Amino acid sequence: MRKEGFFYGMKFIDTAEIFVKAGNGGNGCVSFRREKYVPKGGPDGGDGGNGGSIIVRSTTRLSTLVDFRYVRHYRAKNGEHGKGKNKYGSTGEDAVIDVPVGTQIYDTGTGEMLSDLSEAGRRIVIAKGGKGGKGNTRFVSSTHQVPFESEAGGTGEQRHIRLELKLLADVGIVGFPNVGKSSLIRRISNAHPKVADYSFTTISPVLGIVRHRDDRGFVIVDIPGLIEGAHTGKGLGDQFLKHIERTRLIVHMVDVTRSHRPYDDYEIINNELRSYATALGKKDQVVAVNKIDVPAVKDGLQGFIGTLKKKGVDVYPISCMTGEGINALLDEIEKRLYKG
Ligand SMILES: Nc1nc2c(ncn2[C@@H]2O[C@H](COP(=O)(O)OP(=O)(O)OP(=O)(O)O)[C@@H](O)[C@H]2O)c(=O)[nH]1
Ligand SMILES: [Mg+2]
Repeated sequence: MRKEGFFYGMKFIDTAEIFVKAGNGGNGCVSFRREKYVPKGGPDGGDGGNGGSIIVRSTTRLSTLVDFRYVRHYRAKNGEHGKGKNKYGSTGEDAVIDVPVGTQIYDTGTGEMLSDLSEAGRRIVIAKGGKGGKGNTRFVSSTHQVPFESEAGGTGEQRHIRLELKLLADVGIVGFPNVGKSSLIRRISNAHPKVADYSFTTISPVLGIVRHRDDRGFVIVDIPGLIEGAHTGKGLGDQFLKHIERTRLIVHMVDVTRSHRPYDDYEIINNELRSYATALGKKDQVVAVNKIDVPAVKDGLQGFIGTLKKKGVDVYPISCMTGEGINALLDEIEKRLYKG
């Protein structure tokens, strides 16, 4: 196991609201040629340059939206005004905003999804720069030789947008509060979420990178505990399950010290997964039965494991305290991720 990528251990921020304003177009110019011996030259006012646009680009270099906490306003450059001697104003520079792959962009006002940047290297224009105005040269016609009119540059688009990032974890840990989810991610990854002997210690998702046997490693996410009725808003609700939707595997953690009916606990959590989304209920799952170091649970433990095995469920008895069973669990996770 190697530890790296420290910011994965930080509290994860997955939404951000920002304001973007594209550059205005430059104004067209009104100008006339001044030449020696030519009392009145023709019109030579150039066009204004287009304003810069706001472009959002997806990159694998970023994993969070944390940067958007500090910078919330993005502006592109205005186009230059046109000049005499038919000189065009130069185009305003675009502003490129990098976001992690997987970011979705919504218009805050309408709630409409503007883009889903699910692949690296995609670019979308989120606010278009204003068009440069025409200079007076463009208004010449056979009947209109001395135009004094020009066009003003267009206004750059502006909007409030919301960025949303579903965590791109390969594996998600779900279970009741206090079963030891954070203890597991602490033990196997570089992340260090708080562990404590009460419910809802974890209140926002935490990502960790795991290096076990396979060089590729995998990303695991620890989310706040679920309770019965989470899909109706009980406890912290089921909002955090959105972070599990794109994972490939669920580690369903059950604590045999929690109740005398661990199988009911197991069913309740599965029911919450199904209530959130049918696909989540069907997602590949490994059951980790935690706290097997507690001597008082030995009997109940065997019964529970027996019941699950009879139903064809893969069970891994573990202890996040002593480390027992953890390697077997990790082997199984890598097998499912990379050999399945
Ligand atoms: N005996 C024993 N205690 C454990 C084990 N794993 C975790 N605990 C304890 O169980 C308690 C809860 O652990 P957490 O890791 O915070 O549980 P959680 O599932 O993340 O809890 P929430 O964040 O509240 O949902 C802590 O007091 C841990 O020390 C284990 O394998 N054996
Ligand atoms: Mg926790």
